[in-house]
Amino acid sequence: MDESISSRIPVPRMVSGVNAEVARMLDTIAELLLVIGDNPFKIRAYQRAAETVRRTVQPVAGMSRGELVAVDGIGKAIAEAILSIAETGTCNELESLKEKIPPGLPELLELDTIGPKTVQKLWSHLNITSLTELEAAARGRRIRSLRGFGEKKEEDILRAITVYKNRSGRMLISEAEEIAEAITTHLTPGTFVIAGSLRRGRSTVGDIDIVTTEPAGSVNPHLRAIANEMIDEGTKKTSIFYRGKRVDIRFADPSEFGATLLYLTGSKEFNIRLRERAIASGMQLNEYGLLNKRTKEMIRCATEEEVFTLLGLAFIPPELREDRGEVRRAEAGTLPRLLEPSEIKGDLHAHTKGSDGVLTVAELAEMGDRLGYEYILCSDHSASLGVARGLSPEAVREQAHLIEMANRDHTCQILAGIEVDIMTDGSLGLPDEVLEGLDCVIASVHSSLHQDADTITRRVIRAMESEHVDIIGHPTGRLLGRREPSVIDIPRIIDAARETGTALELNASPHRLDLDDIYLKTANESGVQIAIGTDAHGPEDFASIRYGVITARRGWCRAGDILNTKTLQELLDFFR
Ligand code: DGT
Ligand code: CA
Ligand code: CA
Ligand code: ZN
Repeated sequence: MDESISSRIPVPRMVSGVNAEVARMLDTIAELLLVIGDNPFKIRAYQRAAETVRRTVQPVAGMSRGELVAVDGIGKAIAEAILSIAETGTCNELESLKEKIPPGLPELLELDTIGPKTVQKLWSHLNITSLTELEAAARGRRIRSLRGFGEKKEEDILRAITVYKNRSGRMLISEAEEIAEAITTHLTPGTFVIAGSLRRGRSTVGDIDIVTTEPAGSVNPHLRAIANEMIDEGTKKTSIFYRGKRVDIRFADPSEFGATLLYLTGSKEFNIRLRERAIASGMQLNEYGLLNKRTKEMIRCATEEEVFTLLGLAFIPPELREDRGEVRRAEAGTLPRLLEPSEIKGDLHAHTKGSDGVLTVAELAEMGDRLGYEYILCSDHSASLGVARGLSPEAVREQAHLIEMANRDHTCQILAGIEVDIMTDGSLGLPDEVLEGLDCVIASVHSSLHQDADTITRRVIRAMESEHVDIIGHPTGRLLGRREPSVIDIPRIIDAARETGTALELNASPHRLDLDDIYLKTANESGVQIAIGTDAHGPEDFASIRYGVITARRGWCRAGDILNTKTLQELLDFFR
């Protein structure tokens, strides 16, 4: 998990991707012109120019006035606008539109199912100028009165608002990565590190924090160009809303980069503990470095390592910075050696066409070869479940045959498994004779998640007591942002797992990340083995293994705590 900045000296920006930025701005201008009901020809000209810029290979920001006008689809006025955008990050047309349009109105364009024409009508006929007003109007059934709108449109609007608001809550780690990626394409490679909860690998992320050594003056125009809204623009720090999410960008001098990164990575509780530790050794820690309180000497720190060394601590990986005893352990030099991505030898939860996945068994093996895996556990649903298509006892036998054939042609071996339902009474969804013949059985709760704590806990413990069950899948059943975890008593489950030799799953889907870091720490301290599975239903899901690794690291897991670090033979021995 290495992400230290490779170069501390800002190099000239590469202008790739900037055409997309300019195009987006021209599109915005076209949309806002539509909102005020401007001349259709002018609107069309901006739309065409946006299309042209998007398809142009050469960066338009580097072109002269003459070169721009020579491009088919770019007229004189728009050439001026592009020159201005390239230079200042905005243009007269956009600025004057911003003056004419209420500040809360452009946000409505972010809603699904709402285009500029709708926004224009809502504004002119109902005097709606913000999201709050739109919601009130829809709830007050005032929108259906508009010509051409009706009840259905009103419902669509309410639904779109709900979706948009959920989007504005905490992000999934996968969403946060996407946004961070989109923002950092506008920064020079090697000059920035993502900080905050995303760097610590939290399962959900409130806002995105980035530290860069690039000067504010060269970054801010780019941010202005892509932001939905500038919250705050400065030379030390700029904050924007981007696709409805907040992004904080901190500018740091290279000589102080390490101290600033440390501060902005947090957590807040960890920072407080570290400051205490500094004070105890006669120093004061801040965002720039360490101040020796006696000599009044300020030691700027370019790297995080320098700060830790000066404080007499071993380097603490970001995932551990939660004030859960890591500072004490760093002082004693007894931090755990955390699981590394390269130590993962396979994926322990995948679905195929046999249930609700899209790959065939052979394609699963193909995937495993491509990923350099030793094994993938094929774990389709059992048929007992009414919800998803699942395997009947006969289908399990047929699949065993497919697996045998795939294994002959591939290096990666497919383990014959199943994700069997734990029924409401703790019995299993398939008969023992079927489970007996499999390499590995995952047992999961997929129904009646609302049982009381004692009932659901005993239900899962009963499943663990079956000699065929090897792994308990997604133990709490949570769906991040959508479904609360069940009230299952995880400490009791951990005890039972130890007693029965059952592994607990760390489901690596960014929607689940279940068990979470807190429980993982307790589990591995009790000597319970953890199985990381992506629960892949399609080819793109296998990449989620990295969320599993980072969550395991947050749970203080070492390679030895994780089943996926075992060789194929060791794994089969464990399941037996
Ligand atoms: P989030 O965004 O809610 O997922 O969580 P964080 O940890 O990214 O929190 P955020 O974005 O509010 O702040 C980023 C980092 O800045 C945080 O991890 C530590 C530091 N920080 C923020 N506020 C404070 C504070 O009041 N005191 C200290 N010591 N550090 C703070
Ligand atoms: Ca944050
Ligand atoms: Ca922040
Ligand atoms: Zn499942």
